[in-house]
Formats: sequence, C-alpha cells, structure tokens
Amino acid sequence: MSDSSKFTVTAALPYANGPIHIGHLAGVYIPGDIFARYKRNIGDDVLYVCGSDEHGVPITIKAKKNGIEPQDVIDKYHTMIQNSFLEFGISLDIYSRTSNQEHHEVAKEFFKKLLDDNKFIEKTTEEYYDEKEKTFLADRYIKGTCPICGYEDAYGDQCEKCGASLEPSELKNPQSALSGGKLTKKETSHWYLPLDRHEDWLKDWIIKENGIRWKSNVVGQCKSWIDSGLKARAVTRDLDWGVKLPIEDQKGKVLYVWFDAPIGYISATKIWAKKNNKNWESYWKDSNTKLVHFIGKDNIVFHCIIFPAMLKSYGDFILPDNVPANEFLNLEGRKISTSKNWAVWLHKYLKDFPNQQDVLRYVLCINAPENKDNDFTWLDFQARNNNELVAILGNFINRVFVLCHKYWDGKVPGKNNLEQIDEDIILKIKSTPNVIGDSIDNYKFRFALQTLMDLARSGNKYLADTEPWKLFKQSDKKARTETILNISIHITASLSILCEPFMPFTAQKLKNMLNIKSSKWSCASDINQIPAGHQLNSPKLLFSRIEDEQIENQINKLKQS
Ligand code: B3M
Ligand code: ZN
Repeated sequence: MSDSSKFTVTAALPYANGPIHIGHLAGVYIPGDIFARYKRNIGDDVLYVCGSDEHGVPITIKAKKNGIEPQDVIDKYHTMIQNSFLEFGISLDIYSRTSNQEHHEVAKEFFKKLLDDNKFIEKTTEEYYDEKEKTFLADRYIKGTCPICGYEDAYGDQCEKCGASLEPSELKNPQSALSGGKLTKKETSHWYLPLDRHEDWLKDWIIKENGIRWKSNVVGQCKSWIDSGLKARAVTRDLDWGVKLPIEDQKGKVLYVWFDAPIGYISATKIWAKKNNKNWESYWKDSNTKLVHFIGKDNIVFHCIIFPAMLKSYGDFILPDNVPANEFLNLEGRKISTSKNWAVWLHKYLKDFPNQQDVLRYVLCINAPENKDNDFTWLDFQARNNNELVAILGNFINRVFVLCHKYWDGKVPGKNNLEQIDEDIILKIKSTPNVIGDSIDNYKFRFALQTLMDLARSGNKYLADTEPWKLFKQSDKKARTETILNISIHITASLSILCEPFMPFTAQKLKNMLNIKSSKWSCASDINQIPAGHQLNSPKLLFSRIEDEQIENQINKLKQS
C-alpha cells in the first residue's frame, strides 16, 4: 500500500472542440477515476482535477469550419463534456475551463515570473505563413507527413497516429490546414523554453529516479526524446485566440496552448481551494503530496518533460510522482477519429444503453490499453456484459439474495461451525482487498478488476460446491445452510465495496440491496461486518443481457458514419 496521504490527481484537459468518446474514457478518465475513488475510500486526501482545454488551434479550426466564433465552440463542448463526466460517474472535484478569467491570470503570472527570472530565451525565426489567410501557421494549422511513422495527416506539433511530438519544420510536404494553400515563410520572434538546459536533471529524474517505477511505455518515449537531444520549444504563438502575453507591445501573440493548458490544473486547484476554503499550495507545493497525471501516450512529452521543466523553472512546485500514460484504444480495428466520426460518443451511448454506464466502465477497464494499443469491438462488449457481468457477477448476487429471501425472509442467517471450504473462501475474502489495492497503487487497473471478478467467480463456485438449496431441505443441515449463506452475503458485501472504484453505480445498487451505508475499504475483508438478522432489501437486476440486434444496430451506425 502507498505511504502517502495526499494526492493531486490530474486528468488530461480534453480539447473543447468535440464530445468525449470511449478512447478518452479508457485512456484517461476511467483510470484516473478508479485511482481517485480508491484513494478516497482508504482515507487519503485526494483532489481530482480536470477541465476543458479551450485554447489552441483545434478550437479555432473547428470554429472556422462551422462558421462560428471560438467562444461558441467551447461553450457548447465544455457543457457536453462536463455532462458526460457527470453521467459516467467520473468523480472530479472540479471540472474547470481554461477560458475563465482565473486561468488567464494564473497562466499570465506563471509566464511573467519565468520571463522576469530569465528562464526563457527569445528568438527571431522564419515561420510558416499563409498569405491567403494572412496568418502565421503553427501546430494544427499545418498538416503534413509525419517523419516518424509516415502518417499523412500529422499536425505541425503532434502526430496523432504515433503520438510523436513534432516541430512544423519536421513535417514532410507541409500544407496549410486553413486554406490548403502554399506556405511562405515570414520573420517573427517568440519566447522559448530552453529544454536543452534541463536535459541533465530531466535525465536523472526520469531515467534514474523513476525509470523502474514509471511504466515502460512512458520511460521509453521520454528516453527517446532525451536521447534525440532536447531542443528549446516556443511557448508563444502569433495567434489571437488564447491567453494574451502579459507584455507591453506584444499584441497578436498568445501563450502556446501546451504552455497554458497544464497550468490549467493549477488554476483549477486554486478555484476549487477558494470555494472549499482549502490551501491550494498544499496540493502543488508540499513535498508530502503526490502529483499523478493521467494522460494518453500523445501527451507524455508535455507531462514528463515540458510541464516539469516549467514547474522547475518557476521554483517551488512539486514534480509528478507518476505519469501512468495509457496507449491508444482503437474501435473495430481502426483508429478512433473525431473528424471521421469513427467513435462511440458517450452522450450517444447512454441513449442506446440507458443506465448502463458501468457496463462501459467495466469493458473499457478490463480491456484498457495499459501497455499497448487495444481494440474495442461491439461483439466483445456484448460478450463481456453477457458472459461476465450478467453470468458471473449478477448471477452470484442474485442467487444469494433469492436464497436469503426464500429461506430466511431476507434476513442474514448466522454463521456456525466452519468447514475447510468455508475457511478457503474466507481467506479469499480477506486477501482480495489488498491485492486489488496494491494493483491500483501500481496503476494495474485491468488486473485489479480481474481480481474483483475472481472473487465473484469464487462465490459462484462456493455455492455450486455447497449446494445450500439442497441442504436446506435436510432437517439436520439447517445450521450448515445458514453458515453458507452468511458467508455468501459477506462475499456480496465485499464486492459492493471493492467494485465502487470501477463500477460506482453498481456499488450503490448493491449497498441499497444489502441495506448498508457506504463502507470503507477495510470493511471488505471483514467477514463479520453484517450481523445475523440484518434485514436485506429486495434484489434488483444489476445487469441485463445485451441482444444481438442491439450490437448489429451499433455496428451499422458505425458503418454509416
Ligand atoms: N488538450 C488533449 C489532447 O492532446 C490536450 C491535453 C491537455 S492536458 C494539460 O488531446
Ligand atoms: Zn507519426
């Protein structure tokens, strides 16, 4: 178990240029939520922050494409994203947005301090310019072929396919994503974060200090970045949408979106702390606090190299304790694409599968791209729901409740003499919470959830091996049957606590059925937590079968898109 008691957990700020899809949930928001829920449950002080990333070229490209203002784009999608997180039980303490005044002030102050402390270098360079649109081009305003993987739709700052972070000059046959026209070059000056000056300490911090503890996919990407030689990176842009530079006579320049966005975690913390009468600095400047960034692999360089260099340059901030980045989730064998509408959108999922958030949370966790890209298929979604959630977890719970209501009026029977088979399952009840807790501490959420399901499997086997429904009819087996059902109820009580980080809606339904209040993690191993005679509520169906035509309907929708 971890020894820390305070966590600042951040989840990558989604660009407010589209709705949230299953790739976002699987890669970032479900793992972050599992971690935050679990840590809260064992009594740690957890702050789970996120918010809309509302600057940058993705927003202005969307606005231009739809002939509306950037503000209209962000207002629409900020609300949609916030609602999706609420509907899926992503238990953020605050969902902020980088267009708010507080964030602009925090970001400007951060930049100004680095400027005044000479942490930047200023350079005049020739940058791509779109004569037709009369604007400098940067980031997603430029498209071309990725020099790493050959993807032809790579952006000027990032390749969405392989996750590489790029400079516009690295793109092969660069074009303007605005006008598609040819590019010219024009002189302009910008401020740069001299990452080369941070190379030595970053190498020690990432490779030596965290090279074993951090996930290999994260260390590997950082290592290749560092080995290729860190270069100074521009932190300002010739754009009009963004955080204006806090420098006189620098109109028309804003902060680079990837400079201001991570500061969004800090501004969100400040807003939350003010509302909750907390000291924001204890979440960002206290060496006892552990900072954990949940992100996708395309954001590794920003969270492991650039943001830490910014925090270090500023002075008294803590650095991330871990950045457990996930790989990408594909959909039916293809890359999820917002622009190509090849995605399962959260707000649409709930229309087709009402109140079945936990089914998606379960499937996206058990299949999470933790160490390699993984694939979501509707057939697998149906199979996991029917063969695991319905047939194993739901079936076990239902059998226990039906037996208790049928033979004991829904009251929990007492526990009498234990036999070996009882001792074995009690051992499993006692050990499972720690196995799950340690897995979550090590960001192994798939294994943690598999361990939970193993407890439900063991419950089914325990009933199958003891057959209480037969014993009940034998007059001399009454005490035996009571013991079996008492232990089975305690397995159910344990499951209701252990499933909360993964499937919070199911956990609540289970607690209502058990007629118990929300309980701490430590109760999950307590086989005496429910006294004999305790009145259970009537059982509710936890999961329902998903039929073939529902799946065919989803696959057809995808094909039409
Ligand atoms: N807005 C998400 C992305 O790259 C980006 C994350 C910012 S976290 C500070 O898709
Ligand atoms: Zn690439």
